[in-house]
Amino acid sequence: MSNQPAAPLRLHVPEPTGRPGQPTDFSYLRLTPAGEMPMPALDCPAADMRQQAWGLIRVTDHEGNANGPWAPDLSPEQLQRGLRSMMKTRVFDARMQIAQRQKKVSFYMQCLGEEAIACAHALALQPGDMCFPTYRQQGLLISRDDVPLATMMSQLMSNANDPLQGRQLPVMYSFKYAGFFSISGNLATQFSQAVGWAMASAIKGDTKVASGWIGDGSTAEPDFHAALTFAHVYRAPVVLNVVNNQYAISTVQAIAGGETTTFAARGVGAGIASLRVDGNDFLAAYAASRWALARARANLGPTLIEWVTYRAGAHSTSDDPARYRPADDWQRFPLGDPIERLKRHLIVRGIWSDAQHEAAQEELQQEVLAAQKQAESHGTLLDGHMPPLETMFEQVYEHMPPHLADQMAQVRAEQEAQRHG
Ligand SMILES: Cc1ncc(C[n+]2csc(CCOP(=O)(O)OP(=O)(O)O)c2C)c(N)n1
Ligand SMILES: [Mg+2]
Repeated sequence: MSNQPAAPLRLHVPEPTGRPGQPTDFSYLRLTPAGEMPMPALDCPAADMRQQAWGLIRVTDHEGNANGPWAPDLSPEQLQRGLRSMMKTRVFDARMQIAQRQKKVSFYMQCLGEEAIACAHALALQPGDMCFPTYRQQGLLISRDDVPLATMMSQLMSNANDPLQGRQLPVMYSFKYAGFFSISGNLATQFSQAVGWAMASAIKGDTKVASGWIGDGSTAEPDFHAALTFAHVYRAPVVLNVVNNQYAISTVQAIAGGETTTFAARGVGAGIASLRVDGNDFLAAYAASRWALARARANLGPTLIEWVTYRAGAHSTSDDPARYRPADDWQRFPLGDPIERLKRHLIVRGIWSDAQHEAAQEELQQEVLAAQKQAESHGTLLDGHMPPLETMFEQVYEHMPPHLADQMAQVRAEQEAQRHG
């Protein structure tokens, strides 16, 4: 042992590989060519899934061809429907972003660039399954036929047609009948709730499975790790989706722990089957969702899926990404735009054309606009429209407790005094 003084210790603080004006070096993404990743058997032990957790499951290549064992067997109708769902989600987001700038909505969050994940997952779910989503899975709702766009918009406007009567922040939808659990603003709780719901389904001897959602940044929360332990120990019938869109507001995914390992690898470490998937590849997203949901349904336990994607827009309408990342980042992101990629695939297969795409775009714009008119007929934030005061107190408990009744009476009296004074 030398008596030389040791070099001072220091911590490592991950740095972004791009800055405004300095292009991002995306070589940190661990990419695998389309078609190369094997598909494990449905009952594959988690310990044998290192390859799937460290590499990347991809199907669609740059030319638009589908490759390898994960290429799903979807009909032309299903593929066209998937493309339309993604396009509709993007049109919806763009309109609601404008509505926020017009002060009709107080707040909005887009999923620009991430549409394939929720839209493909929606196609793989079965009636009765329950999703525990975050604010960036509107594609799960927009893909369905039974959730009117005007109702979603009414929630954003907190107007008289809002099923939640203004009790939730805009974007925090809740559609029990559509398998869409009320969105919780407390991130990562989605995972513990999804695992709990899945365990309850198994305890009841039911056949329905759960699907929980969080972002890369949220995996740093304790709930993520607690949920993984419960899911593993009890083999809960759940799919645990981690959407790695490279950012948590202005913080790069490296800060949440993605610099020298993957988020999917966390699953393998916890004994959970894990897949790392190209989230901008609709075909891969559908195939991986189907695999994981089938595994849960066959009582083979949970799957963690890391979806590698890019948050192309701002975090929310309160954010300005030009302050912390290069303006052309999305254009340079190696996994491209999910809509363009599926469009190319359909054109290569001869089941879509540029003309059909343009016509669909126009049709969807009209559909979204008509829904917005309908929603606005019930009032917007701009009208000063608000649900009646009583809705703040009602339907919180089955029977209103005395302290809430007192508060309601007090607020009413204050309003009355203001009116007369
Ligand atoms: C428990 C908790 N901590 C902090 C926040 C504030 N917050 C809202 S969104 C966000 C970033 C989340 O990033 P990520 O999980 O990567 O999801 P993304 O927004 O990228 O989809 C934070 C920190 C919160 N809502 N809940
Ligand atoms: Mg994120």
